[in-house]
Amino acid sequence: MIAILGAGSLGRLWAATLPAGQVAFVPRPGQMPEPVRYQFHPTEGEAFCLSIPWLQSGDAPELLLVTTKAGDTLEALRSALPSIAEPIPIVLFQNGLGSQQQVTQVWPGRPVLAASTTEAANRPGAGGLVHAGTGQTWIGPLTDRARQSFKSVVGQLASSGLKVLPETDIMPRLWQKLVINAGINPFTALLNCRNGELPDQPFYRSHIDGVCQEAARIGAALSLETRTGPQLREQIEGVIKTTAGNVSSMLADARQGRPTEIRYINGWLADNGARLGIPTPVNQLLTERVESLLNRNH
Ligand code: NAD
Ligand code: KPL
Repeated sequence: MIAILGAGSLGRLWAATLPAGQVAFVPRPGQMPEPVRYQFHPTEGEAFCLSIPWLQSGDAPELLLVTTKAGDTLEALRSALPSIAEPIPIVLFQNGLGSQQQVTQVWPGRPVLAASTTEAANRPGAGGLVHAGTGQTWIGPLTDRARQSFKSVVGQLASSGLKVLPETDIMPRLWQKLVINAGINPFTALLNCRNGELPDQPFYRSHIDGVCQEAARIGAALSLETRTGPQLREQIEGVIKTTAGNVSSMLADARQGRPTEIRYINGWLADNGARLGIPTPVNQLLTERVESLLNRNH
């Protein structure tokens, strides 16, 4: 059985696509809820209804997928891990960087893996889950103990029918996704616009080069990046074109008054810039402004 911690959009996508009867969601402490029922809308074909049980005491999952938001991950794992056996591989699906390192610092002896996925799922209403776009999921080890198991984890997740690939060195893939998110997500949240509207926005045009130059310097200092700022901008603008109609995940969170993942994206760049002595005024500005959106809404 595969246990999934985080019964949100991405968790429900895996639950819907992995073989029926082999998944269960991990409850919060003290939670004794009904099974999670929802209507799944695949990218192709008819929608269908699902009922996913919660993990029961005595269940012995062979794999744990963690699909909480980055800021919730540590706390969620602190509650869940006492009932998950030490050798069970843990796959972290969080966007950005920082939450993965928090987990490996607290549990260095566990087999911890990270996933970088371009699958897209959202919940337009409480009872539905839309698989909004197919992509690829790269899985790679973060701790030494995960090195032996990561190819079999890829095999288990590939039984979903989603495209799942092994990646020995996962950090560069997490980094590349972070750069794309850093150049799109905060601007969409601050300007309240879809991805495709960004290139016409004066605020985006006056700050995107700063985001990219700062990211290029930090990535180079960490041996994660060889591209220049203008090359990063070109890649970001390619993604803006292919996702033009998207409401970014950060804008969706901001619109709903939910905490965003800014701390793990532009905030991670700003923190690492401070640590490395690389100035990051633009990433700092974007982090502060996105954080103040939440404060303003509460
Ligand atoms: P989401 O908010 O829809 O789901 C997160 C779920 O975690 C929620 O149901 C929440 O109740 C649950 N949760 C929070 N704290 C918990 C706890 N202590 N115990 C148990 N459950 C807890 O978010 P999402 O869109 O599914 O994204 C999850 C992660 O995956 C994020 O880091 C996101 O950036 C990344 N991601 C999402 C997508 C996508 O298409 N949705 C794609 C790529 C990456
Ligand atoms: O990953 C995304 C997100 O919204 O978080 C992008 C690539 C920006 C697509 O919307």
